[in-house]
Amino acid sequence: MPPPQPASARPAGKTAADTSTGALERPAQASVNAPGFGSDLVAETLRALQIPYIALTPGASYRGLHDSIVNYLGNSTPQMLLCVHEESAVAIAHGYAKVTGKAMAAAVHSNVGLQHATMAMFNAWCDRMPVLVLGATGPVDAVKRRPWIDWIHTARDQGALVRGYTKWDDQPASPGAAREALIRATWIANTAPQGPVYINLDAEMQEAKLAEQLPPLDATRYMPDVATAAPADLIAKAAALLKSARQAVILAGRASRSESAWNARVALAEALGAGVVTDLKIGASFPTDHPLHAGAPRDVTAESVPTIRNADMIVSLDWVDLAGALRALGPSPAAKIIQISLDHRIHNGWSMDYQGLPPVDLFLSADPDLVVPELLKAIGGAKPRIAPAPHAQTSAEPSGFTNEHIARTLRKALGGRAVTLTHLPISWEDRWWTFRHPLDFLGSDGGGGVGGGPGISVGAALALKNSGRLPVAICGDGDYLMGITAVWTAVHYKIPLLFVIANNRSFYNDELHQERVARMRSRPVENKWIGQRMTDPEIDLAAMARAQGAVGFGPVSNTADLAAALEQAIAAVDAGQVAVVDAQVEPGYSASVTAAMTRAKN
Ligand SMILES: Cc1ncc(C[n+]2csc(CCOP(=O)(O)OP(=O)(O)O)c2C)c(N)n1
Ligand SMILES: [Mg+2]
Repeated sequence: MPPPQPASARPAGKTAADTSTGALERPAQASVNAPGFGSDLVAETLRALQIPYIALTPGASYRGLHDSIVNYLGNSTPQMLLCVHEESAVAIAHGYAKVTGKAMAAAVHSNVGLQHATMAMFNAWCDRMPVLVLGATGPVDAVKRRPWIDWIHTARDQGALVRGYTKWDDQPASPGAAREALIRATWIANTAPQGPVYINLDAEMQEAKLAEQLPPLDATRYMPDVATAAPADLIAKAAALLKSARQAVILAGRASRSESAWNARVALAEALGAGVVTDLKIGASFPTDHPLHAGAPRDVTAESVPTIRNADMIVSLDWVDLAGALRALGPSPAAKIIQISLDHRIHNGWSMDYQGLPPVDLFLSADPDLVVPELLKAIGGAKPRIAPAPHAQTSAEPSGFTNEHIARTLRKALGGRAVTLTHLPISWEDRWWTFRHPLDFLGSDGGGGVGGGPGISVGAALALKNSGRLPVAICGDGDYLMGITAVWTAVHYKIPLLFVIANNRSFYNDELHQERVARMRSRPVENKWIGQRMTDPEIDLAAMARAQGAVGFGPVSNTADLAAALEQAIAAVDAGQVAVVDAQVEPGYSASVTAAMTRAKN
């Protein structure tokens, strides 16, 4: 008799299709016996923590844990999501956290797997997103090591690889210590300011028989909620400052995806009549068609600059780079600055992602989502709602075929349906899309690590599955190609997602830099494409999608063809598929984006 096949390997059409991710890769005989090995206890703890998924690329260093998840837990809570590259595994967990605000797990092989994972961990760190990264090592006890391979895959201090951009790491020496480490790690990761954590599991500890059963433990008692509100006297001080302001401006920075927090931000802005500046580095934080919205300042637009320069009060709700914004936007030196942030709590000496030190007149070391409703109460509540402006439409159809054409054509193809933009290319301009809900846009990769877009988008799409929202990832071709195998994971686990690739066949951002250097040195600008363009041959991006089981469209290089491809692609995603549309745009950015990226004058 042939062995039973996992559900995903059954020929299509033989059974009613169950498209839920949880129905896939069911183990033959999921056992429900008592934990027998160290790694069983680790697995059991992941379940106690309600970790839904563990994205992984396998490795012998955690074969014990792998077995425990499959054969002890029956591959659910957590369910494995196989990834072709560790960078995707962590990026998927990062994207999942961007939607849910909670950590899922990623598992990576001893040192080499972690080395692959590092950029994605750095992205999650800079984005302040929680991820529980599990790694492995050893055996730490040298006499237990197999020759060669166990030696090269053991390091004295593996956590040192990622300590500069994780909130905490540990290498527990026993199953009991591992249980505690996992609980502490998850608690720390999910506590604001959030971030990735790393737990390194000794291979020997995982594989050894449990010497004794540990007493049961209620994990929730060890992870108390940490709600960091501001004390009443500081709320009162801030409210008094705000009431005395002639013109306040809110820099709406890092925020949760909570709808009520969003509504409170809107109410506060309306009560103050404050202009609100947003930031494409982070998820949507304010309705961009609201009359008080004053743009996103990367492109130092005519809109946001006067708003800030006229202000006598600036309120930063955990703005990513307050010092940088103040320097670039040049408010009046007399303007008072209120900073509401917890970010200083995780600044360290390795990474300078803490940005410049801003001048601050009143500092509230608190979670802005908790402070805003209190401020609103203290200043006397909200005025009647201000009606949003009609959908922001940019002026006349631009010439050529550019990222702006992608935005326009996609908007038309999607009509009024609920969409989450899971990723945008670096040259995207905020005025091309309207955000009206915290899930309309999830922000950037965080750390500027190109290649994060596809994995983050797959993780976000996983979290959005069955939510009624269509996940749309718009990625640069460089970004897509660096993270391309995340597409396979989405296809394999039936995670519907639309990719549109802004394919300028170049690492174009860096062409701009070569152009800038050439100008500064009076050298030939026309050579800027060398070492940047991915042509001759052009890479067939749609074929690379099809090779992994996705549906691929294009290349298309005009609006009509793009519209036709999008119509089919959206229908495919509605039918549960992953679709990739290759839009061959012209290389080139707008003047304001170019200036912002190259430190050149506009
Ligand atoms: C891992 C990594 N490598 C290199 C860079 C430098 N870099 C910044 S943007 C960029 C180009 C990205 O290309 P693409 O996604 O196609 O976007 P485009 O610049 O063409 O708009 C590169 C190489 C980076 N930020 N991250
Ligand atoms: Mg490109």
